[in-house]
Amino acid sequence: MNQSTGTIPINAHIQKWVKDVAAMCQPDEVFWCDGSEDEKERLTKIAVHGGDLIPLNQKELPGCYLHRSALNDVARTENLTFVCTDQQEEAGPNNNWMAPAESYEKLSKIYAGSMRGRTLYVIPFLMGPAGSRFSKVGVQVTDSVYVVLNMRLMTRMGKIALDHLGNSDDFTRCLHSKADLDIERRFICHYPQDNTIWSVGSGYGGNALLAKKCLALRIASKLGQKEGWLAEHMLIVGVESPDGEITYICGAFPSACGKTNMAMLVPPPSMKGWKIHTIGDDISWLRVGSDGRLWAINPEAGFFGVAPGTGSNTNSNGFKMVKRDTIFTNVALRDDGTVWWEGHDDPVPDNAQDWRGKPWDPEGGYPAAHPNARFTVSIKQSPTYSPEWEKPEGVPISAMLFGARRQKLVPLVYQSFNWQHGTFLGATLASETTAAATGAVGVVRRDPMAMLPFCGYNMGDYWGHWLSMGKQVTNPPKVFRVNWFQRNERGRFLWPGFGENLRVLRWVIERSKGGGNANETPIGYVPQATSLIGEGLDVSKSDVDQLLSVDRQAWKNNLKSQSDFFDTFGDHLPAGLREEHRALAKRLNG
Ligand code: OXD
Ligand code: MN
Repeated sequence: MNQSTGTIPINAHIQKWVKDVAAMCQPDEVFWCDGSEDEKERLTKIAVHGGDLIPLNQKELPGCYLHRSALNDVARTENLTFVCTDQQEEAGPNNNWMAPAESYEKLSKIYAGSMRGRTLYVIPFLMGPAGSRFSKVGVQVTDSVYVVLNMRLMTRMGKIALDHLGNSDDFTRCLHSKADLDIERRFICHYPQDNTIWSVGSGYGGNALLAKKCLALRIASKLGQKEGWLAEHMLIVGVESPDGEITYICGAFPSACGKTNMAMLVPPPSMKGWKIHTIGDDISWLRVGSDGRLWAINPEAGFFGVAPGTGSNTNSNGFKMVKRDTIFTNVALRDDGTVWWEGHDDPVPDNAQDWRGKPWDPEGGYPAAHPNARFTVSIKQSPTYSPEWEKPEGVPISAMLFGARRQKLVPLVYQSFNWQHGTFLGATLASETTAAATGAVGVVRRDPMAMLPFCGYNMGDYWGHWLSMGKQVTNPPKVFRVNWFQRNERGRFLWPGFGENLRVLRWVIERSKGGGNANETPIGYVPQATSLIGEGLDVSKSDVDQLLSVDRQAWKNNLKSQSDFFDTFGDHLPAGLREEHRALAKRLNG
């Protein structure tokens, strides 16, 4: 029998499941987490002692630690991520698929005895506010103390989750083992029909913090289809105008495209009286309210943000937020025990260790921090934290943004004609890839709703679900497409981005209230330049014109790639999207 530490929950379903998992993985000890402060201290000591965390300069960065991952384990591995349903068609062309029996058998062999000499931690966690109809419970088992400490920041962990669950069996079973971190034996498998996730061979956030992408998006998207709600890769932000009115906006952007920055945007000095309220930076769960509007919660409790590029001039709130009680992963370490990354306020350090722990050569032509280096921090540390995050009913959403990274073609912002057209804008989203996933960076790929790596079922059916949600929401949010990343011929960004994006949000808010100037174009409503230009904006009129221009021929050339992509979904493509594609072609050719 394994030795046990901590308080064993009375929920018999959890006890039984943990017993079965322990019999397979063979840990030396089972540690039941309660989420308390004492426990945090104890686990931190264990992590430091075992080399999982390096204490940082506690005077400069109190409560902060550095984690260095294995060299081959620095990003999500989409090619090793599977949705395991009875029929491949249920998973769709957007997912890798394995038959459940085959994958359970394959992974069982890797898990067998994988925790010998290790502790198995049991982490009950709650996604969403306690007592909310939105919220879901998960229980993660892991052999990584780094994962436990991250889950503690990213979720409401311990007693609160057990209290919410009571004696119910309705929780996601999340099994994780680092095993031997061998990429050949790495799998992240989802079993929506069993409400189960099995992940093995990786300690990286998106692969190992199973509450995040695995539960809150892949499993939750399927639950949402069944139960009539949406799980989306969207930030949630409240924008307060000078008259004190707060408008809530959701925004879907692919990984590492600035969601964290936007969620805590700093208004430019020229926009006095505007304020930002942060509800979430990565995931939204949305349900229809009794008022016919869509209401959203952020199921998470922390940020797992990209460190490089975070500095006072890009995200001063984010930069301030990570000065205490933060876990850094794969950033550089300076010899005074503080951290550094590309885009940090401080100058390039002479003496630093790079993310691998090797002396860094600033002239060596390689970065000190890994491009996907991260910080993990509680949402409450954001200077713009909004207590509305705790509201069981969520916040009402007036506008939704679909954004991506495109050097050309896509204007700074445009508005859809209606919900169905908005769904089409989301479904045709394409973006240049980033370092958040392994594979080539900077290649344009279709990433519908920024959910390509995260939709836990056939994306054609998911679009159908979006359209059916549109029928239930009598007062739907207005839907917009945005692109902060257009460049000119010489490769210079045309739009300053960051705080200046608030000018775009101001127009979005005006439009969502039925006002604001716009020109109707074949792709949607585009703002007039006067809506953006004004005091303090350092962008020439000709650049603004280019940012807002619609290149009809280029859009015509794009039609075929859209329909080729749609064709890959066969009969699962909802008629409404085919209709929108035809209507776009007609408007472009008209
Ligand atoms: C993330 C991601 O970590 O999208 O949020 O990769
Ligand atoms: Mn994300």
